[in-house]
Amino acid sequence: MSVVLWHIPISHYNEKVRWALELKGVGHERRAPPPPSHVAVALWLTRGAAHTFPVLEIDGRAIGDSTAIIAAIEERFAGPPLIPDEPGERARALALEEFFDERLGPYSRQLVFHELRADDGGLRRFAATVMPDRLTRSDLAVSAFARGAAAFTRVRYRVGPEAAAAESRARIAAAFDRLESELESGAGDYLVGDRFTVADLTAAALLAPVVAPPRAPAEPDPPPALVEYRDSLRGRCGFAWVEETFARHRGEPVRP
Ligand SMILES: N[C@@H](CCC(=O)N[C@@H](CS)C(=O)NCC(=O)O)C(=O)O
Repeated sequence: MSVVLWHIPISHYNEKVRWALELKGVGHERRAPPPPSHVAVALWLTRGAAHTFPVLEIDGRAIGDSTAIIAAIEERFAGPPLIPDEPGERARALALEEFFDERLGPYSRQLVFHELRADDGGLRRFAATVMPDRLTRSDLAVSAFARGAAAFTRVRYRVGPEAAAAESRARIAAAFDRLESELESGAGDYLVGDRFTVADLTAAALLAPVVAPPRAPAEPDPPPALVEYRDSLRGRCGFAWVEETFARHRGEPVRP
């Protein structure tokens, strides 16, 4: 079976799917056209159905959206299962996946871009991590790419206004609150039942830009304000849980 993952190496939604594919040992090829060209590629692959990455090509279909992709690989590749069979646990795992996808993912991304944009040279460092290698030797190309990233993230992710960053900090705090209260009401290590599910995978992958555990996607040198923010969250149980979940379940990532 030919499986192709179209992805952005640095992105947390893409990390969610890479993690699932690697955990299940699904052999696949990876392609990574640089952002923002990926939007056109996603639209072309999915015939207009999705404009975001990741996109997975499998069985002759192109599937957009990390939740739909994980559902599709769960159907085709049995183990280890990510979505519980028991109906109550299944519903809880999928509801938590949805919560972290919608109420956390956009905000952890927004805040990182906010701090990169505010930091001198921050978006240039970001540009250098996502541009094709050969172009990073040209100062002009890096500047043009950084300006493109500033415009794209302002329009698509509301990066710029301090009010938007404040909202992101509040949403991230709320996501940690939910994570910690779900862990407290369960056995402690996992969000649903007594094993790793798509709920843990989603919470950990989408908090990775905030926590920066060792096996998370490589980030550009973080701005001091981001380091300070990270340090302010370090005492939270949820922060330690993300680090432990990566250490225990991520395995050595296949790069890029
Ligand atoms: N709900 C989507 C979100 C994916 C997403 O936002 N991907 C970003 C990269 S991190 C993207 O391609 N954004 C392009 C855009 O918003 O136009 C998923 O779970 O896959």
